[in-house]
Amino acid sequence: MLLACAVLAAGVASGRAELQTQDLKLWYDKPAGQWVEALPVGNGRLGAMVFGGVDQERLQLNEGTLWAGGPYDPSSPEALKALPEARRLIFEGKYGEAHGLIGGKMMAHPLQQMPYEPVGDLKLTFPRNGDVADYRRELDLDAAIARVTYTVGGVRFVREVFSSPVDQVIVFHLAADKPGQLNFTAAMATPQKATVEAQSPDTLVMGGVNAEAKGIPGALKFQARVRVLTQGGRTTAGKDSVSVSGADSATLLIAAATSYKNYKDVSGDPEALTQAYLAKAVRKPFDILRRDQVAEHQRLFRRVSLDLGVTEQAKLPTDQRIARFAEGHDPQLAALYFQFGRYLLLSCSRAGGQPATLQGLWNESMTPPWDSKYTININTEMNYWPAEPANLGECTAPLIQMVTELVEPGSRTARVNWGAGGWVCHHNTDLWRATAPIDGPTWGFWPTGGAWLCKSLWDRYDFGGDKQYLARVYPVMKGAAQFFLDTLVEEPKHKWLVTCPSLSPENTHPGGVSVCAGPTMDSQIIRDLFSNCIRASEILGVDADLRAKFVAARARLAPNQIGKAGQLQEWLEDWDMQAPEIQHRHVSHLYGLYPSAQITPRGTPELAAAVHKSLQMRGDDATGWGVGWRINLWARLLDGDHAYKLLAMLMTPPRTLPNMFDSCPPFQIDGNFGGCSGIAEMLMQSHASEIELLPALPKAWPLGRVKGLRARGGFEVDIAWQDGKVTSYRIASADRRKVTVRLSGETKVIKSERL
Ligand code: FUC
Repeated sequence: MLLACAVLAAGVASGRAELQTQDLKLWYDKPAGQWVEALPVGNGRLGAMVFGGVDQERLQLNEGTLWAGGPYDPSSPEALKALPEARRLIFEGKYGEAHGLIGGKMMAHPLQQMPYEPVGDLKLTFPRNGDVADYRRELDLDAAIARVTYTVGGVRFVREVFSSPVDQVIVFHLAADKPGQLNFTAAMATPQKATVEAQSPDTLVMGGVNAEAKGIPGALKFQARVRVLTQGGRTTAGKDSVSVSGADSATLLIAAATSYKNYKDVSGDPEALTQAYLAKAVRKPFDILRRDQVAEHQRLFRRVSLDLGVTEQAKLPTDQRIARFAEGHDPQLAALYFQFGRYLLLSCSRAGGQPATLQGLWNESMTPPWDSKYTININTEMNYWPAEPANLGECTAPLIQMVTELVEPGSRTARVNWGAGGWVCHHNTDLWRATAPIDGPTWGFWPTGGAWLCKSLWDRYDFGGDKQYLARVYPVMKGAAQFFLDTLVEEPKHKWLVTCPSLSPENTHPGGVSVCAGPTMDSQIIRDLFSNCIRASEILGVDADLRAKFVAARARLAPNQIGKAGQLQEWLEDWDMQAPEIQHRHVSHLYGLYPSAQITPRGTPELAAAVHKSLQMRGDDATGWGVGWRINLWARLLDGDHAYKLLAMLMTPPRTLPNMFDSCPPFQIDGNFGGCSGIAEMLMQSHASEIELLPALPKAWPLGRVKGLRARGGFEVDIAWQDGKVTSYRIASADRRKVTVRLSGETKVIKSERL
């Protein structure tokens, strides 16, 4: 470590951004044996997992709109009749009976939502003419290219794969360093109902329909179309394959599309779409396709650099570094993990596509864990935590689009299930924007999911300050808030306004079930929603009367309460010590500290101390995302070493897989994003009307440099440090605004530099 620091110190002085750029690679010395070793590429819509086999290459393909089912209405008309009785039972403490009634009468039909599904595989089979030498497989985060290189029989082979956001195709280039040495057969396979045919000697087409699920018939058509372009050699068609022999190099262009136009309209023409994408892409030579893709990726990716030092372990393949991360001494891997999170967000969430699912864009199964959909009681929100601080705010576009689309079905659910105005979404949604409560009362009867998503809408404004954007999303936020004006009820003891029925996500209380009235998290989320609507209506100069209602209702919400053990109460009652799963993975009631800023160590020290106690009671051990959330919480409590301890848990098996994907278990991408935002929170925080530099720097990172983090108010922040102390910093904004900076316990007001 000392040596590494010396190297870094020299580097910081001479500005080594370039060296770090070259270092931003995941690499391996053998092909992927299993899916969680393969490397992801994606353009927000088209994704591939690249396996890198020498004898057979497998590209497992996804398209963001290929889900099961079709447009459907999961409302339950009998739910509303049961609502008064469910509320009465809960307020009388008859939780088991309430649970039974809700389960019997108030859940969605069907009880589950639709899964996200794969397109299938493109497989290339190569003849083998000798032993393999110098094999290397890598994911170049800076170029967004997966690369495989090896030598067989004295010939050096290079494959490159990327998914272009510019040309909307996956580009797969193969080259050999001697002429006429490239031979392979390309074929496709899929678990979907589909057929594959070679339409001509250079074109493979796979077309089919999506699956039925939970009684909802498949309504989508899809097509994947591959064009094989060669330099030299011959291309011939088999029945369902294309073979290339004696080529110098080859470029495969892969297009895929479905008939999905939006959540109500499936009348698209995937054949016309794939033909159009290919017709455009074939006009560009490979190096131009590559240049355009790299330029578009780097425009966003290169905004942020993080240098925590060069470490000895960089010589090891990435899976070996992951296996050893908890031993310490590899801060560079933490920087790589941070940038991998940014890479993943850029690759799975771009304007025009769907939001990041539980697996981002990458899923090989027809029945993935939790359907690889949008679980909005933590997971989807966590996916977007790094978007603003890690300077990729544009990546929130698909999420904002989805939340906007939830208004219509969510208004129906509000009306039919709750007899209320506004809109509601419970703990999950899917491609079809289903909003009713699913799975069962233990998980699904939670009306605050849509309200939490509205925080992401507000954050986009909070970081960027774009009033036109705010005017566009304010009606969405207002509708979510209206639902609570209509459904909050007075609890009998203190006359506070609370949600009922609801639950503290997935946690059972001492009544033996989870359904209850007024869980702390709900009050916190609704407090944020009302506050953000109040501020938005003031900024936009609209809705004075409605604003007064939000102000009045906010004042009557149940407050954060400190329980007998000194903890922040998870529920209205002081139940925490008796709860059957005191170390539950969810830390829902701590939402007030992070991602919200209702609780801060300096602003509300007693409540922050109660959060600290609750975190200790919960313990560190949790699922991947559970650990990811805890990192952000400890960073907000300004305890960098504890945050780092959790980061080490997150970045080590079993929570990190060989390809650096997070594991819940199994693979679930939220932990990657929670870890990424956690690192940003350790280095810079901006939620308390000031920019705090290195608020939670761990001892493990004595020396480093970060550039381009984004702070609320449209600021960009660069920091360099040594021996744990800031040596220089730069804060910039478009209009050189004044800003309060906190550094080593002191604050000062400075004029920011020009962006
Ligand atoms: C919530 C979590 C689970 C899992 C699922 C997708 O239900 O409690 O751990 O992450 O979402």
